[in-house]
Amino acid sequence: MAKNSGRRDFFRKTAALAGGAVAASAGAAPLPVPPSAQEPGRPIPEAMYGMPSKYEAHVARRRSDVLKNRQNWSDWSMTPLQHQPGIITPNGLVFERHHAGTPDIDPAKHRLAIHGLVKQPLAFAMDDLVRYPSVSRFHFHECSGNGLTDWLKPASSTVQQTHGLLSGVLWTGVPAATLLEEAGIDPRGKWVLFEGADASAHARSIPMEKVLDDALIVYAMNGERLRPENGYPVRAVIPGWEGNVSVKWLRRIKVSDQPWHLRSETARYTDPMPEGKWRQFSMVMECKSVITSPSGGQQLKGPGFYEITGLAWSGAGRIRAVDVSLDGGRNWREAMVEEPIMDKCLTRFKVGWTWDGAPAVLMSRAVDSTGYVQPAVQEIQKARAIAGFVQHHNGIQPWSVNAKGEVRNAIGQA
Ligand SMILES: Nc1nc2c(c(=O)[nH]1)N[C@H]1C(S)=C(S)[C@@H](COP(=O)(O)O)O[C@H]1N2
Ligand SMILES: [Mo]
Repeated sequence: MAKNSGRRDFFRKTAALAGGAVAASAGAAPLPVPPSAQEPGRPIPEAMYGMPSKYEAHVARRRSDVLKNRQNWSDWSMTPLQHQPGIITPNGLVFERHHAGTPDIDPAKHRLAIHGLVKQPLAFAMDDLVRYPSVSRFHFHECSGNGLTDWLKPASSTVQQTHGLLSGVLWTGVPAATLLEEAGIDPRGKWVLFEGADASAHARSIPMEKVLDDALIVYAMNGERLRPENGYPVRAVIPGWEGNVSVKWLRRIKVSDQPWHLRSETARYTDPMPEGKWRQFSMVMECKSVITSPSGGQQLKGPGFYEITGLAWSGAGRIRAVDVSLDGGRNWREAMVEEPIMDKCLTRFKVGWTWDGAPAVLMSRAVDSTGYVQPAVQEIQKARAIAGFVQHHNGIQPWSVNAKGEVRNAIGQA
């Protein structure tokens, strides 16, 4: 008896050290033998691709609640960030964005051409590509449309809807520089075109400097070949830049002395400026962060200990620090930033919080290795016109917690 109550005291003290009472029922031991321990489980089939537990079926990509698109070809689905621990997004949950649906491409028939200002035009089959020396790199992957429905007032209720055009992936492929050097770059070559093999004929112009620095020609993600929706059998990955430039279903790389001014560089993916002008080629995704838990739509069980956790990332480098506010930005404290902290990669931050039951407004603000500080929407507004569905939203995201423990999107209200 004395021993047992001693154990309970120990657990109570440990919980207190963590910052308050956590929910765990005392005195439950010994547990009854559960049905799962009374008969053998499922045997291993000859071959099978494993799936998540049936109890996790709510963890799924979802289309936008706000932008409803009946034909569903140019569309997007979002990553359930509120359910993602760590910094890697499982392949079945990596967000999707495509302009003309997912094509069905036979890797045995697919070819990738390199031409334009090169000494020797080349065409690669998939078998050729995988023979080149490969690299694997962790990077965040974000659509510049992430957050465009939620600038000035809440339109979306969950972090999946506000920030889910974001994933963390270990990409494997060949540096674009290796293939371009194989073709031989003409010294006049300053811009590189990447074009997809889908019905949207999606293409983008990337400066040669960036292509030679870290662009990848990717055939695998998170330890397996690309999923069809993410560019199978081969795509470009332009680390730290808006997702749109990472052309999927890649069929053509062309070198030129100037950019092409394509549809996605003029009619779309540009930023309106206050004087009525539009900014082109703003492709770096600037430093950003978001609290993924507690986040919109979640319900706190009552006063006590909670771990506030979220993700931070920057297209300009590494995450240096993340500050968290519990009172709508009046006071800030530094969060713990969890290893590994990698270049142009999702970084996990955490801070312990004992909720006293009073209303609170939770916010995070990231700083990157260049010293750039994630701005509030009001600060972005000073430099750019943000009326309507505007791209490149890296503003601070507030979540309000009311006395009932309900967590809500508080953008524009804090
Ligand atoms: N060929 C092709 N590449 C494409 C697109 C497309 O529609 N077709 N969409 C772009 C956009 S807008 C984004 S955000 C990313 C999304 O990549 P994902 O679907 O793998 O997340 O792919 C980009 N590459
Ligand atoms: Mo995008």
